[in-house]
Amino acid sequence: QSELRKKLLDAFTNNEAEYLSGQHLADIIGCSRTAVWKHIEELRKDGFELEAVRRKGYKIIKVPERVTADEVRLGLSTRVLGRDIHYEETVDSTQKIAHRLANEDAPEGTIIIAEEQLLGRGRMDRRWHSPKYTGIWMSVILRPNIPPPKAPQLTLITAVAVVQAIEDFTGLSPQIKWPNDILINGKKVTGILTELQADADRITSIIIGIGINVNQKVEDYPEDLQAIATSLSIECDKKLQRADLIKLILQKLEQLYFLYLEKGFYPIKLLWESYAISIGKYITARTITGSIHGKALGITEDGVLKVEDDSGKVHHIYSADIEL
Ligand code: BT5
Repeated sequence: QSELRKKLLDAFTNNEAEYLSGQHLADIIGCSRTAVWKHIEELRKDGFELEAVRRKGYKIIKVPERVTADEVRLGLSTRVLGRDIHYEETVDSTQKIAHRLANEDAPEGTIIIAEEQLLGRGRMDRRWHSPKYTGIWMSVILRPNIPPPKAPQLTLITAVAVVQAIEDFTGLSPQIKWPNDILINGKKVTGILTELQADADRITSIIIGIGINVNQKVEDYPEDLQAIATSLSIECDKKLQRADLIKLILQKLEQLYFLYLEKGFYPIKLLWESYAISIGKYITARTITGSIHGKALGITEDGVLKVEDDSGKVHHIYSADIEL
């Protein structure tokens, strides 16, 4: 496979301006024309853009855009976040790698970025669709000195950071749906997954997974996601540079994280509420123990959602899926 790929790319490299016919490629590589066609399709899937002209053949017009660690490092003005960058082409899940690195004493601020996740995960073992070269699939290792019950605050801090970064980067106005969704025009553009490593009463690391749909087109989503998911590119109608957005997110996240360590959650809470979609609205919160319907009042100092049901009783929701 990779040997054939290499031959195919070599053939194009040696024939820069010209079109290469399927038959010619088949001869060079030593396979059938059908096999050539299959490999051309594989190249397309991997982000190459090829022009196909009848009777002439194929020409590569664009090679895939990758986000290299150097690109992220260049001009990154953070002190801690992104100090160590691990960049991978294909992984199961960046969370899995982050957990391993955190166990191996990776410093705070270590980040893991992948071009593609085969088993990207959401909460409660749900899947996160993470196709190649289109999104930002990233995990960040933090080591705050806070008790474990406060860990969900990090999800909210991250949501604010990502919203601010997207706003600055695209001019779009995303909104946050408690606890971990970022929506644009009602569709999900970002999911956040916060996981913990802790001793009995002390957090050893918090691993924040951030998945941002950047350059997907509608048809890149499986059918079940087309109705509920969107990408920045779909919303602002242009292709975006992922490395620049990663930098911006790391900068915003670091600012808010330092603010949080210094001043506590309150300033974050105010910012979070200013971006929240559900506050003041009637919602249904589906928890593992049942559903609660009522008015979302806001969040507590700890980031817990308060919902007032019709009898006037206020429920504290620690973990749920929210329907608007
Ligand atoms: C989340 O879970 O939203 C957290 C997603 C975190 C993904 C990042 S990527 C980097 C890091 N490494 C990982 O393996 N994960 C993290 P949850 O709230 O459970 O939402 C999951 C649901 O969102 C799925 O059940 C789908 O309905 C939907 N979904 C899946 N992929 C999507 C996508 N690309 N865009 C929008 N919605 C998606």
